[in-house]
Amino acid sequence: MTMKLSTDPSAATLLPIAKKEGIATVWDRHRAMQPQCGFGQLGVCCRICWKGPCRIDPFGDGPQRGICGADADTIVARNVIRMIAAGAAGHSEHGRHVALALQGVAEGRLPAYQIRDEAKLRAVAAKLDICTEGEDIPAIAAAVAKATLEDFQNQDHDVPCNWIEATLTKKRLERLQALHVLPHNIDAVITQIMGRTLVGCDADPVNLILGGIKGALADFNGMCLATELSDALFGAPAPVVTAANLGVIKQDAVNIAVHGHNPLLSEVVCEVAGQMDEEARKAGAKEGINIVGICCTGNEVMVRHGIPLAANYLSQELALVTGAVDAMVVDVQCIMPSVSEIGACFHTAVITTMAENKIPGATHVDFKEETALENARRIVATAIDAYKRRDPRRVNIPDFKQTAIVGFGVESVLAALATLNAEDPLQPLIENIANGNIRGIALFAGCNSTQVAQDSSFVTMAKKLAANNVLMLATGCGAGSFAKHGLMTQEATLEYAGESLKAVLTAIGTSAGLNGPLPLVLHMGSCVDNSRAVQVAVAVADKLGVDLDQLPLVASAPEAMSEKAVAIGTWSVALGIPTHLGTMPQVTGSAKVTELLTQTAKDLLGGYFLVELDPEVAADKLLEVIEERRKGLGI
Ligand code: NFS
Ligand code: SF4
Repeated sequence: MTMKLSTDPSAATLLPIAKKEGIATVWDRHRAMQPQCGFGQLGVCCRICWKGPCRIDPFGDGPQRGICGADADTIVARNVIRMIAAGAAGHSEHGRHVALALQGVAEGRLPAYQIRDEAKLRAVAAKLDICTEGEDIPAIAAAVAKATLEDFQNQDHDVPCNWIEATLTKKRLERLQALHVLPHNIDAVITQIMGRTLVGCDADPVNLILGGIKGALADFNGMCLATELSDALFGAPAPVVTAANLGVIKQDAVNIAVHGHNPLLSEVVCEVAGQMDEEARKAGAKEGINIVGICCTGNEVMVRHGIPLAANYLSQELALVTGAVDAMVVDVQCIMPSVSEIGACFHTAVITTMAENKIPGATHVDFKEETALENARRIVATAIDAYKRRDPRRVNIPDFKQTAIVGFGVESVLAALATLNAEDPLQPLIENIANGNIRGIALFAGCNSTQVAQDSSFVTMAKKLAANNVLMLATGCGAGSFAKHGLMTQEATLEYAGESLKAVLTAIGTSAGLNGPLPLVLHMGSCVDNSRAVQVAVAVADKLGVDLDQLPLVASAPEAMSEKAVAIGTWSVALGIPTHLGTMPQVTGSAKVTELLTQTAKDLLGGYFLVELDPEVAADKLLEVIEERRKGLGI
């Protein structure tokens, strides 16, 4: 097979080294897995009871029903909504964790944490309709935590979750209410999906998919609260210049890679590393401790503190192959189980930290918010120890890194716009969309997948949309791709943006004090921070008096793979956003489910899935969608 595996230049340097060392990577395992199971690809394989597994013959010759009588539509719908439930569970657990930490801070129980952004906490309280007059910060934090935790506890089906209610346009809420898909309780909705998909339960594909949409909206709710409460605890992002790709790993430093998703751990590791720098120098590391990020934990600390990003999902193993990562500290999600084995080929300490996420062969440090400082000290000390065992002859740090200007949360975007119009910061954005200088907005999100040459679809699509004057936002591993490929720079704006987009980005960037344009793609943070993009869109829609499905706004996950991406994509559709997928969703074994998601959804919700594996064609299709939306608005 000659397919290109990755367009990341670091991969070209390190894959031959991995091969020489006999280290298998994700791409080797992908090749070994070929050909992949066609039934699974179509979504028609069912394993939800022990009479099975059953599979439906897509050619119509073999069985058309499972042993219990379920047909392809039922099986496909059940499978995909279980994926949504899993994605929603991941994000919502993350959110619950942060909410409980906020509660702990309010009660003075967690010395490792503070409310670093009081203004954000107040803004969140106001958004949730919590009266803060005369209240001190701990009291406000307690009230916000309580209102948030209600979203996991409310038993009244007719009362929607607090966060979703505070976040969407009125019209959108009404539309979702009419379809009975507004979640009332995140945990309950996830449980309902598991319950209704048991053997011998819901068999109606439409009903199942509506249940899945409700689950996806519970996912959205969980993401909103995770982002906003993390900002209150750790600070809302502000523009910062940093760097991305494996070249951010330093030869003469103790390198600690923070990997996973939840900022509760990585924030404390960053803080403690600063205090233990001297110990690292004493151990011989001339440059002290160097923290680098991987995946969404990397994005969290990147947009808040300018910590450089070493890798997105597919190159996490290559970070270890550099031989210079002394510790990889992981929490939850998107951590390949292979990292412990590869770490063991080197001197690298792979450290797991969460009770529900252990990897055989890794060292486990039981991280608790109550003992966070102590836990982090142990982690950093383990890294320094490992550094002493590093073999300098096996160090290969690729000389690739790109500058990245990151940190564009809602607050920092509005602040930049406010330098043009302090009274009405959204006005310059709306004006430029209306006059066509900006044709539309695209949100790039989601993962890397071995089904696509790493980063290639992101980069190809972004260059084309930029040339056509589309403003681009990015999160997750998509943002990682752009950062690594130099598209989060001012130079990229000058090189790739169409004339009118370039002029707008330059006007905003210059007046915001960046001495030049905004970067070509705005890094909004981790995957849970997709909620930031929705907030901007809701603000624009509210100001125009329209709903989200009327805006020239599209989303794209060109390299999606995780169940979390399935959940995000589905809520994006439910919010009215045309959503592109560049990998094949495992639903095509049911014509009915495919039609529901790609066509019927448009009538019901305004948003729909658009599947296109060719990134050039996908960009063209999104441009068409944007123009269609503009026409609808009469602009
Ligand atoms: Ni999102 Fe982030 Fe990356 Fe995909 Fe995984 S790290 S939460 S799921 S792979 S973008
Ligand atoms: Fe087969 Fe039905 Fe059991 Fe699924 S639930 S494995 S289709 S018998």
